[in-house]
Amino acid sequence: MRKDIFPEGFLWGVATSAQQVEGGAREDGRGESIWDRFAAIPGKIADGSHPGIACDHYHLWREDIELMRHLGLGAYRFSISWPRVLPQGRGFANLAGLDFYDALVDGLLEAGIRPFPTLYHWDLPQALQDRGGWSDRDTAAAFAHYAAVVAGRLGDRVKCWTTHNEPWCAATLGHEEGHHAPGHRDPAEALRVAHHLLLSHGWAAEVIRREVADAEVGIVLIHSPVHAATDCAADRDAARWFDGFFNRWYLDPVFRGSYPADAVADRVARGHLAGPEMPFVAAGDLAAISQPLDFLGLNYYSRVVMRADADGRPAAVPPAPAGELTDMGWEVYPRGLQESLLRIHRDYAPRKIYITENGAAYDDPAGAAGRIADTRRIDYLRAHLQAAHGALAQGVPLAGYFLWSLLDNFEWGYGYGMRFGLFAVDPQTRQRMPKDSAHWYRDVVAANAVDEATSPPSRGESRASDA
Ligand code: IFM
Repeated sequence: MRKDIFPEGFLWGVATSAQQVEGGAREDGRGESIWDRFAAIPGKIADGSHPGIACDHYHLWREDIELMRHLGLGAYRFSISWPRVLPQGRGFANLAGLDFYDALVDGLLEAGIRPFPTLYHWDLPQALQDRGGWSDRDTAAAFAHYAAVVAGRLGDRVKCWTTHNEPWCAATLGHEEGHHAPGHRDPAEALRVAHHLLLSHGWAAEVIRREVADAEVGIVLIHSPVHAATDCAADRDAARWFDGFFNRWYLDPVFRGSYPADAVADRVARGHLAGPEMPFVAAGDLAAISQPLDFLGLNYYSRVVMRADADGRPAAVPPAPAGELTDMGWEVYPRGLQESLLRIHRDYAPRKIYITENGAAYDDPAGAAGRIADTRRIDYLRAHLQAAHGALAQGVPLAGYFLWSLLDNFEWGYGYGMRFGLFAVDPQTRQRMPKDSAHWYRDVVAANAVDEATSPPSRGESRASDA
């Protein structure tokens, strides 16, 4: 039987984010976030739900640490709620909010689990949104202040810091497509927002390094390989366009100190920028954004296939047949993880890479005796871990893997209908119930290895070595 053994010291973890699991939205002085406000607007969340209580991690965190200890994890990637720490986004710090993270960090360390916080996972304080949010450059300065407050309090114990999670989603889904808070549909604003997010990353990285001895600082980017539907020039250009829009718009400034010229030209051609100069980019910004990082966090879920439509415009090709999709409608494409890792290593050479998110939404109801047999999730995870191992074998400096997610949680505009967790959460009692994948992941972590499937993988879950 094939067994892929990971290097000694490989870091195994799970990931969550504050807005998706914490709840406690009105407790102990927490301020309102843009997602609290957005979710309260009828029609914005598919199942009409709200993240006000979510998984109640705010109260049940000790129990959640026990779950992680049971899984044998080495690290927990969570995010810090900016409005819990600074209810108005700047100014006075809410000590009760800081106490919560302080206790969480101590609890993790006592359990032998490394805290791996992200400062921003999309929950901007509404007070800052009221003053322009991320389209206002001042929000980047407020973020640096917030970073200083948090790093000052936790930096004696927390050494691995991530500034942002998936700035593409915050900028594009939130300000260009309107599916995420604050729900704007303004491409020009989205570009300004993207720049301010990146700028705030650079400024916060400097602050963390100043506040925390031996800090390791990184940013988390989502990445999908982009394939052309056919080899014709128009389809290949559509793929180039999406790669610039989705991947390189963030990778290039962070690792090369410049925006990708072809993608800038695309934005000018569409009228989203008046010209290539980008007035919101000030002297020194790109140097701050591109300061050397200790690691890159890569979030991988699927690939994108592009073609040119009848008018020559780039269009996404609907993914493969239903049997090969997760509940999110995303194609199961494990070899894309290996491709992403190899591409990032080749083109951008980060010192170290963590897979900071990878996982799948499947709704598997509890069966007899409460067992949740989520075989498709296990197949998905196994195939992706084999792909990650394939990249390691080709020299990618991959240091760890964080599974998304510990718990079924608030999946943004979808509400609670999309279930990514290793543990189901009872909507009434918030009781955690392990799925088969939790037992399976525990075995992977204990063995530091992933085995061949004992049954054939589900359709479409081709092994990375087939690539
Ligand atoms: O739930 C999200 C997470 O907040 C960010 N990355 C993708 C996940 C699944 O959609």
